[in-house]
Amino acid sequence: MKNIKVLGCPFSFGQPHKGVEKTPPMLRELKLLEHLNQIASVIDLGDLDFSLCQKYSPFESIKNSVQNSLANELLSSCIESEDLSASFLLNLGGDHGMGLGSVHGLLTKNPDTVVVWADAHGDMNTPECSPTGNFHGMPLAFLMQIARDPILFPWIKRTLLPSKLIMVGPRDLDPVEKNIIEDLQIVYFSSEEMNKFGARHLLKKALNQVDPEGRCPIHLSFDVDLFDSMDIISTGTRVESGPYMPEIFSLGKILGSTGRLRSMDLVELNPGLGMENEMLRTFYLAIEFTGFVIRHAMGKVEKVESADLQAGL
Ligand SMILES: [Mn+2]
Repeated sequence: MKNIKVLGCPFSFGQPHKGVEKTPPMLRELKLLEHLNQIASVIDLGDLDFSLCQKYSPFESIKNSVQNSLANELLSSCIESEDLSASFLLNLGGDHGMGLGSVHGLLTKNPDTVVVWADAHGDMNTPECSPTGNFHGMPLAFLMQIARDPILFPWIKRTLLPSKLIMVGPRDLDPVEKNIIEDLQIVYFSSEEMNKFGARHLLKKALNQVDPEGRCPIHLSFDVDLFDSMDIISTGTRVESGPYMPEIFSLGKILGSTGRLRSMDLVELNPGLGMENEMLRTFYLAIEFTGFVIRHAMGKVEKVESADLQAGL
């Protein structure tokens, strides 16, 4: 990988909080791209324009259903048509509803892609079982085709095999999601286990289970609500009892060090939530973590030693 391609996805249809669509410009203002440019040359693909998706009226079981479908189709086709052979792809959300388009686009390029879904939640509710109707709680259900709606989502062609998915840090699962994880034998480890046994050990074991030969490209779909609610303020659905900070950095380090991490979503930052100092602290943590992961993924390890020390690794 020679460069980092950054794609802004101001996607907010998957949840009710205003502001999440302002994250890509805010990350640019806070110099994320300059930060990444110290690792490798950055190609800014700009922000996708979802304004055309705005004008449709919703169905019942999914809020903003048509918007969620159209915006994800746009994102998926954008990724599909982008040459990523020499690039690390960073998608800047937006809410996690965009994980559908992001992973779908990557699966179209390479159906063997392993997906690491780092999140406090399961994000695999079906529309019928969703307690809220918010689409950001459903992308994995559509990706695994547990939920199907060929009329609303006619463009979904690829399926994420449950055997290619690793769930990291779920601690707020709905009953249906617990059943799905159990029935489909999805590999996962909780934040409690991360704190007890260490992310390094758990992730290596999980990667071994989903890709024993170590050949598949890896995509990290990183929801910032993985962080403990005390560590991160400006996100819509904070959950307590998260993994300790060094365990999250350790996760990023191990993933990057595989040499197979090729892409990442950074989602659910919301500059509209929290006081300004809390918002800045949240965003700078996200920028630091993202840079840390990509440095390892691109093999620029000599530059991370001080960051490693800070993270207690
Ligand atoms: Mn999520």
